[in-house]
Amino acid sequence: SAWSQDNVIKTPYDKIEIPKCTLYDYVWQNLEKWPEKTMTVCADTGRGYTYEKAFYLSNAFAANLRLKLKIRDGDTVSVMLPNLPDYPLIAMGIIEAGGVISTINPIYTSHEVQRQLVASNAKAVITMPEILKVVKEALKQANLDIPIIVVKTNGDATPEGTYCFNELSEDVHVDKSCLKEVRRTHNDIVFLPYSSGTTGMPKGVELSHRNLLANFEQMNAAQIRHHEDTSESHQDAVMAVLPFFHIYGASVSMFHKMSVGAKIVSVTKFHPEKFLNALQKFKIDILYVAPPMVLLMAAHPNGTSETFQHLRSVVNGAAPLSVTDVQRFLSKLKQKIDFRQAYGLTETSPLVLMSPTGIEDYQTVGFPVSSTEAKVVDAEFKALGPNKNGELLVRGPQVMRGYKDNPQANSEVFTEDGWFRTGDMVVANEEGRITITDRLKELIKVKGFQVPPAELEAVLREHPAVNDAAVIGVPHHKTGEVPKAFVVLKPDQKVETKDISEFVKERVAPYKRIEDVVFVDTIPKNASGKILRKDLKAKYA
Ligand code: AYL
Repeated sequence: SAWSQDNVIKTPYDKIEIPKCTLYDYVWQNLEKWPEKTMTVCADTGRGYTYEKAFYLSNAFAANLRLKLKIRDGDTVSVMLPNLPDYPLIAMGIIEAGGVISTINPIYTSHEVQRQLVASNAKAVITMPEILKVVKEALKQANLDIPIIVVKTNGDATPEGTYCFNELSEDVHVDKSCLKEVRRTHNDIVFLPYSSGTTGMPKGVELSHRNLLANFEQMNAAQIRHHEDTSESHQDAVMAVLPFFHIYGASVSMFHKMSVGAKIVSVTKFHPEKFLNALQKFKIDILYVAPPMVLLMAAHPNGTSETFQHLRSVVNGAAPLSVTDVQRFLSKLKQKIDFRQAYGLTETSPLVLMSPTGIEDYQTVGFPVSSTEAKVVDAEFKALGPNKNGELLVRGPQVMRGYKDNPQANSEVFTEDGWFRTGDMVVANEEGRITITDRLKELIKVKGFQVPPAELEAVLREHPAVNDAAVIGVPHHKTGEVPKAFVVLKPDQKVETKDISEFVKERVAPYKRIEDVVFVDTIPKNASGKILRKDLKAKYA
């Protein structure tokens, strides 16, 4: 049975071995099998790299990171870029140099960027001329003086006071012997994305080489790819439309896909018609999506059986899926494809649950992946049996070491016996198949992206007329959820709700904006001052 005597749900997937090497060695281990295959190509411009070229460029870049930028083992290097075809080799260069990659959303405001640069203790930041202004403003606000590297996608001059990625990576004369000094082992941190977890502000998620490698082996065991990588006649083409700054894009469509020799078709700026055209043009056979893209494929008139003709496998993750959307999308196709659900979190590298292939029940998110245990618990952490609603706890080699410099958050998110709290409410059936029923944690998800209410509440409280504020998520047919704010004004303030939304708009990325602001007299709170979001939801959502 899938259930043990103490109500732990076991995996039905094959056992895995976790290689004891680094992410760097893992990704390049098969390089000689496919040096001339395309590693990345830009869906818009066709610009890209073969595996061999990417390897050599990232190698020179790594040496220069050490020699010119003085990056040392364990130093954080921030990357604030859209999905450029250069992104994967930039990431590999940072790893080879012994650095830790911390990814930043390229549409963040300086307000958001400076906080992450400071919290992650960044030693350098990589960006592009188009958003250099935001980075410079953030460094100024944070009073930080670290080198900036820019990636140029055209022939423009390198902006003054910055290093040029193209020069650093195309430097054929660089002395690579400095790379022999790098000492990184598979238990060291290599990736530091940001997540708010169950409560509060965004926190640095410390993922080790081992966490990520475990997850790649777990993906392989769950048959997330179908063709043999070594096949001469076929190379899997994956569309990297989900952003590389988020764990989904980084782990699943970037690092894992390089390790299996796939072609990564990168989408720099999302555009519905271009996206649909590119599916056909680049013969995309594996597609990773979040729910709004399933809706788009289902509803857009340009999404036809021709545009989708090459698809063999579509995986959905990041937010609750509408079964109607899936059925509408699938009914457009002539061929039978493998549509699967994946569930996970930034804190779990990300994959923890995956529906098996050939499944037609799109509501469930499936079973624990290899080497992963799950349990459903009540409010006292007592493990519940089948068909009972409770919080999902997981344990496995892909679970983060912890949040950076945050023992308080770590003690909240791990139980005493080392189980990780997902903050999601679930039900598991007798077979151990899990369905998400609700979100216990305060996190809001807009188009699958994290919108931490605590972050918006902090912005609201910065407004001179605001005394107190609370933010919750309310359902939205296109984006899943949108934030809604409750604001208590200071006495005798003459502001309107639109002044408040304007104030927020200037400080946060577009998907975090609050259109819906309500003035209230008080914010419901419990005795210890915690906002009673459930009460607000019951009353207003
Ligand atoms: P974060 N269905 C419903 N909700 C989901 C799902 C899903 N399939 N997947 C993730 N979530 C929600 O850190 C859930 O509330 O990572 C979870 O706690 O941005 C939260 O999103 C975590 O949000 C992959 C590739 C999973 C990607 C992902 C999504 C990672 C999102 C597995 O293989």
